[in-house]
This record gives sequence, C-alpha cells and structure tokens, in this order.
Amino acid sequence: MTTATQYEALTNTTAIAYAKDNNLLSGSITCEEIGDGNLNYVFRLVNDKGDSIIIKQALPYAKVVGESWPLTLQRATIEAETLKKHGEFVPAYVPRVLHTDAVLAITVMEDLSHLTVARDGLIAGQHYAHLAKHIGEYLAKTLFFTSDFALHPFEKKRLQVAFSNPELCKITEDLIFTDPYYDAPTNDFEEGLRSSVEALWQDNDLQREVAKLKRHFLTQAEALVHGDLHTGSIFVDAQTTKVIDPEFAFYGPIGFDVGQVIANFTFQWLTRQGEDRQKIATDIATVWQVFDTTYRQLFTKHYEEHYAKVAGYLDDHIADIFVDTLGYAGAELIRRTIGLAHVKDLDSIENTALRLQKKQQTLQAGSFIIKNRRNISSIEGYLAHLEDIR
Ligand code: SR1
Ligand code: MG
Repeated sequence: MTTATQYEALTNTTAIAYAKDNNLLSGSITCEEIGDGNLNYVFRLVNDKGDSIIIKQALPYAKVVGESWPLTLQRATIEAETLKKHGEFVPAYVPRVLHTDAVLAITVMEDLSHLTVARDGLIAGQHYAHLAKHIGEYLAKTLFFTSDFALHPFEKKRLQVAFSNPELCKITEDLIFTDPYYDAPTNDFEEGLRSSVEALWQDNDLQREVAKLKRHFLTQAEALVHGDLHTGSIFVDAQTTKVIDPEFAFYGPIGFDVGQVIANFTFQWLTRQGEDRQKIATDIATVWQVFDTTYRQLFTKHYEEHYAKVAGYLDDHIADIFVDTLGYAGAELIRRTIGLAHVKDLDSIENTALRLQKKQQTLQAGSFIIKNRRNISSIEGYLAHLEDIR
C-alpha cells in the first residue's frame, strides 16, 4: 500500500497505478472516467478477469462551475463514513466501501455499473417494481437508527460532530433555500419562465414559508441525512436498489431526505400521462407509506425513554415529519427548475412549449405545497393537489 502525502487529481493512468499499488485490483487493468455529476471524478477500472471497482475522487472545486468555486476535500471522508454508517442499517441499499484515502479524497467502492441511474431509467419510461418500497425502508432505517430515538445522547452528539459538513450544507442553504427566491447570479432559467419566476420573487407568503424551511434546515439536527437524495443518487434494476453519493450528509431534518425523494418522483409524475403517471403516483404513496410504517415499527421496538409510551407522541412526530417532507419537496421542485442545478426530467423535454408548461406546473406545485403544507394531512392529499395543477 502507498500513502500519498499531498492531493493530486487522478488521471486514468494514475488511477490504474493507485489500484495496483493498493492491491485493489490485479492483472491487466483498463480505466475510464465515467462521472456525470456536478462535483467529482468517477473512474471505473476493469481487469482482464472482468473484476471491476470504482474509484471516486473529490475535486478541490465544484466541477459544475469550475475552479472559481473551491470546495472542501473533506466531503470524500463524509461520503465514505456515511456509506459505512448507513450500511450498518441497510447493507442491501448502499455500495460496499472497499478503501478510503483522506489525502487524495478517494473512496473506492464496489462497481454498480450493471445497474441504471434511476433518473435515466425513469426518463426512458421504465418502472421499477421495488424501488419505492426499498427507498421507503432505506429512509426509515437510516434516519431512525441515527436519531436520538435509537442512540445514546453521547453517541448521537459524537456523530453530529463527526458529520459536521458546513461547506456542503452552505451549498444547499444557498442553492435550495435562498438563491431561487431573488435575482441571484447562480439562478438559471429559461426566459419563457421569467414572469413566473418574478412572481415567486414577489410572493411574500412563499418567502415567509421558505425562510422557515431554511431555519429548520439550519437548526434541526434530527438524524444523519443523506442530504442530496435525488433519483440521480440511486442506482436500480428490477430487483436491486443502491443509494450512492452522500457527500452532502450531515445531522439535519428527517423530512429533508424524504422530501427530496418525493420531489424527484414528482418530476416524473408531472412529465408522464395516464397509466404511466399512475404508477409514479403509486410509487410516491409507497415511499411515504413504507417510510411511515417502518419508522413507527422501529420507534415502537427500540425507543425506550419515558416518553416512548405517551399516547399520541409518535403520531405527532410523524405528522411533523410529513409537513417538513412536503415543504422540502416543494423547495426541491422549485430549485431544480430555476436554480443552478437542474434535472434532466424537465430539461430533456424537446418541445419548447411543452417543456415550459411542465416547468410552470413544477413551480406551481412547489409553491403550493410549501405554502399549504400544514393543511395537507396525507400522501393521498398531496397527490390530489398535484391533480389540480394546470
Ligand atoms: C454546486 S453543486 C450543485 C448541486 O449538485 C449536487 O448534486 C447537489 O444537488 C447540489 O445542490
Ligand atoms: Mg451528488
């Protein structure tokens, strides 16, 4: 094994040398950089026996913007440690971490390239029978078991410090909760949306509610959240679901992860019709129902404090998570339409009039659920409101 003393960005050639030096792969190796995300390099290495690994390397800046946006390398450690921590509770739903290197900001993982990025599969019209159930279970277990309900308070606070992730949180604070709500230079929207966007900037009721969501995001250290749980962070096939990329992980509100998932399924709901749309509606309901049922079971079995048995306490807690979930889902819908980082679900619609219509609907849905989240009491109620979007 070799130990680097200073950071250096890998190339295909040095990635192969790294794998050999660290006994990660032997034989004749080929390597390809396959990363399509906003922040990192992802190298896939294959040897002559067909064995393969992934080497993910954080860059010292945000790839989506360039070297003018420096970014901490510490996020590689956060990502690897989150995969390991979440893997204690849902080993089936996260990739195995094979090796880490804090100096080079490298995480070596099992290769999941036989699976499809869920967003790409869904855009191609696929439907994955187990995806929603798996994600509901992933959410309930990772969030419950890293919360105060499952951990001794000393261990919870130790983890909260270990997973302090201020720079990546700041990106979320700006890109999700602030920039889309004023004329920020990071925003990126089509001219055809300008009047709708300016209406959001003038909507005091909306701004008032987003300010509360931001404060909640900043202050509610409930569980070790993934922090960027969109469908581009999920690999899938008919049987398997794997959640990747938790570099934005930190101790935050439970509803943030659940809301991002619901929003990203909602992009699909908005862009599909008929039976295909109905399948996504069922997925949205399943994510919430499986999360709700599993989280309740875990709470009932594992939470042992005096307040565990207080009638109504668990119901109130779940109701609070649901309200947060809707608020964060609304914020994700809006930022992915007019903020810096978009989603292919909307941007890949070729017909301009249709694309603008879907984006308007997304903004309408996001704004409505943020402002009315406390009056929507069930996931069916959420889906019924989506049906009213014109
Ligand atoms: C500068 S990073 C932009 C976005 O990409 C990541 O995947 C997160 O979603 C972040 O908000
Ligand atoms: Mg990511």
